[in-house]
Amino acid sequence: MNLAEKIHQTAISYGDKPAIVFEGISYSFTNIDKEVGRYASVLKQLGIGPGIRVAFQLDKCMEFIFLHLANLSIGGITLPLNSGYQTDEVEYFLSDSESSLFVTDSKRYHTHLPMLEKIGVKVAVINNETVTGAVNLRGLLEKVSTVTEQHNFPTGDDDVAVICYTSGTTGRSKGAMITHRNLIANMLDLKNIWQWTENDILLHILPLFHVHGLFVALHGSLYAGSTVIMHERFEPDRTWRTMVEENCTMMMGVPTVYQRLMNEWDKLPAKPDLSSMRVFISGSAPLSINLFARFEKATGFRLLERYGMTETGMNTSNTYDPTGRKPGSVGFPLPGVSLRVIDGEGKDVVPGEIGEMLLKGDNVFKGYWQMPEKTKESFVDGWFRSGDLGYQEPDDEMRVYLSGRAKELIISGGYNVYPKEVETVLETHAAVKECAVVGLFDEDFGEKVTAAVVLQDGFDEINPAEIITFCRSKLAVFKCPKTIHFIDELPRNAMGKIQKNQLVERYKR
Ligand code: MCA
Ligand code: AMP
Repeated sequence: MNLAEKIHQTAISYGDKPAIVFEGISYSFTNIDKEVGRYASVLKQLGIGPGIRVAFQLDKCMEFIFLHLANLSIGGITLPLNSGYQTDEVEYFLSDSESSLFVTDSKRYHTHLPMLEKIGVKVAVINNETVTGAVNLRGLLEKVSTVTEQHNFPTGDDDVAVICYTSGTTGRSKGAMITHRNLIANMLDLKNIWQWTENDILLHILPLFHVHGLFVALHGSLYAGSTVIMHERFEPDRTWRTMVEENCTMMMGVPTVYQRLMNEWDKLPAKPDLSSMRVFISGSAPLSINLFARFEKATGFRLLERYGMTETGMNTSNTYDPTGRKPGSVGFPLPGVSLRVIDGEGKDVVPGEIGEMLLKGDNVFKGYWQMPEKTKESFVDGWFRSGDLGYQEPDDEMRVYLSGRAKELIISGGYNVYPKEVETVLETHAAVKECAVVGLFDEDFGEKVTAAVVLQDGFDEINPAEIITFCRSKLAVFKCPKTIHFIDELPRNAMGKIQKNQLVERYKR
């Protein structure tokens, strides 16, 4: 089975029903299905077929959705890239994945041009502009307006559908190979446990280039035959208004989104009538007990928290029954997911004790793209090592709690930041002798990227803002330090290892 085939089948059942209303423009299931056929035809003309990687770096738009589903329908592999990635980051993803086609807009094309010429990838731009050196996608689409690609879905269940890059604690980013089986299994599980139906109207405010916005929210809705009300970007006031005006029933967000919705709530002169809503889902980062309580007190809704990873899709979820949602807990393994907790020696812990969580099921990815060693290290006896620490409560049906991370990772507003990647960039600045990057508590983003920097001799006058600007030219903004502290020397233990916990203690408010 192919994910796009599942969605094609839903399109046949729901025909003229609105599937996506993007910034006020409505696309029925049939419209989308036809567009997917046209885009598939164009992609085929451009040489795309089974196993070929196509990378997209686009703002949130309908073209992203058409391209992605079209690509899957002909067996291609989608590489969704964060719209904020800078040229150096994009270069690595395109080269490492050996992508045959890079689809972007003309502005990004010009920004990345020297790099794109260097690596020699074929580029297509989506806005209707003639750009030297790039294919005009819209021009090609116009020529296939009547003849559409017949869907043939040339894939097996275990063929790769999407490669999502996840940064590494050491070294290079790894491309997680996610198969059609992974996507479909997880989608079916979520449909069942969240009682998702064609009567739902989902408010979609997340980016499309990550698991949360693309797989969970978009694939899930299209498959259930529901309607998606899609906003190009998240704006708290508009989110509350749209929820009421469009009679939305579901919404998904990261904790930062709910935090901002609450801040907005306090300012609203008249509170919105949320009687059409049935569930607000939170994930991608820890939801604090305070925010859970604040949201319930204000709206009457108990946020439904679930836990996932790029490599596994969704693993656990709180119950659909609101009384079974416990603040601080990520709920129970999904029906198709098995979970174990192991100690440092690889033995299962006594229930209730903290250890590393291992995962197994049809949701678990196939491995890291062209990194057999890393893939091997990530599995023990067929179980995937999540790198997350947690425990199961024996007195509450083995309910799962996350309690920390074995991996060094900062989650800022739902985006993952690996300190090592930021440190590597910082160290290329002439003024930086050495540095350490940590995450500090932040009410808005959950964690805030913060750097401690030891300066090279002779750079005492440098302004931290200059170093931040330098980082922004090399890294997506969300990875860049929000604050830089200059320090005479980094705290180290007897082995010479940097004591990051001491830095956190020192700089926390
Ligand atoms: C924006 N900025 C950020 C972030 N977002 N800085 C740090 N962390 C961030 N997450 C920067 C902006 O570039 C801007 O920089 C400044 O902060 C203020 O931006 P603002 O306008 O307030 O932000 P925004 O554009 O409104 O975005 C906030 C957001 C967004 C809506 C919370 O970050 C977001 O959509 N996050 C969701 C990410 C997501 O979908 N994660 C799922 C990953 P300047 O100084 O230049 O103005 S999937 C996953 O994790 C797993 C599988 C799972 O379980 O789901
Ligand atoms: P990513 O690599 O973007 O897929 O991020 C996955 C990581 O996000 C997980 O390994 C967890 O550390 C974290 N995460 C996802 N959902 C939650 C949650 N509900 N609570 C705490 N952490 C979460």
